[in-house]
Amino acid sequence: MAPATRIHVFDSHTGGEPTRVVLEGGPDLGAGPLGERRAKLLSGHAAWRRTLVCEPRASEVVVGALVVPPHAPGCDLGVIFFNNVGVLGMCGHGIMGVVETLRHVGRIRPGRLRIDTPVGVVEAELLEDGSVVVVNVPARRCLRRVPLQVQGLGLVHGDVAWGGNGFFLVEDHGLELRREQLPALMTAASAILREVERQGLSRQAGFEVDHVELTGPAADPANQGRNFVLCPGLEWDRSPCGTGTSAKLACLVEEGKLAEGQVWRQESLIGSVFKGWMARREGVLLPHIQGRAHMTAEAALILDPEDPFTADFLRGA
Ligand code: PYC
Repeated sequence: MAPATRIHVFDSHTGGEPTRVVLEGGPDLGAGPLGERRAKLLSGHAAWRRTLVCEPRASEVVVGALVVPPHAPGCDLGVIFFNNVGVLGMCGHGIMGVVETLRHVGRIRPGRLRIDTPVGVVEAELLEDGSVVVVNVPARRCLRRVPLQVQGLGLVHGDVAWGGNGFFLVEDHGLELRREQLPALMTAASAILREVERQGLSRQAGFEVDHVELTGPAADPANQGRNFVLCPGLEWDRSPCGTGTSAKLACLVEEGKLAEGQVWRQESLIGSVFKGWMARREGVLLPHIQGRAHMTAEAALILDPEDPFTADFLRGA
């Protein structure tokens, strides 16, 4: 009998959104720029990705984080994020999960890390209270108030913005951002995503617009806004979404509704909060997102060669 393969994983959640970190033993992606290695992870390792983040060893909402040696100068590590259907550019809640994992295994103490990602270098600072401030790649709004006729919703308008992933942000969706409304929110956001694709907004933006962010008023008066984010694999983000909050900050700044350094507290559908603000680094305005991850498990995934549903993985599809 051939021996089973084992993959060691570290699980955490950030404001309810899970991250599964692989520190060692991922596929060999070579040593090039992270964008090239992400393309290899996308094209050559679909079964490995699904094995890590889908049933029966996880659930489709899990975001995977493969830690790799960095390519960009001056970085401490590199990370490539992936989900149930593909790969991500950046992931704010995921960076917090990676930092908490590194703290958990004793590799880091409070302080700053420079992290190479497929969309650029980000910084993460682990604070003494266990929270993490992510200094993201530059965020920007590309298209403003794009009208879309959406099945079941009618006419809505959305901004196309980049926050490390591409977002279509809609405020006039007419829905309440409450947990009890989840089925209606899923239906609406999925219909918007289909229309975004049909209208070719990714082509116009110059990046993949594959996340929909429904925005609205906060439930808690201590916060400034609430969101519901639908990810490309049709899973919703339990956290306020770090890259989505970055995209929102860029829109607010462009509208003149948020000043540099002013804090925006963003709630998720489950009420978890990220603190966000825009501040300059070497003259460049960058989104800063603060939140906290908590470890949930440390485990070895077992890939039995006689398991008919592990066979794909063992062939390295
Ligand atoms: O926190 O940036 C984020 C994120 C992206 C997808 C899920 N979470």
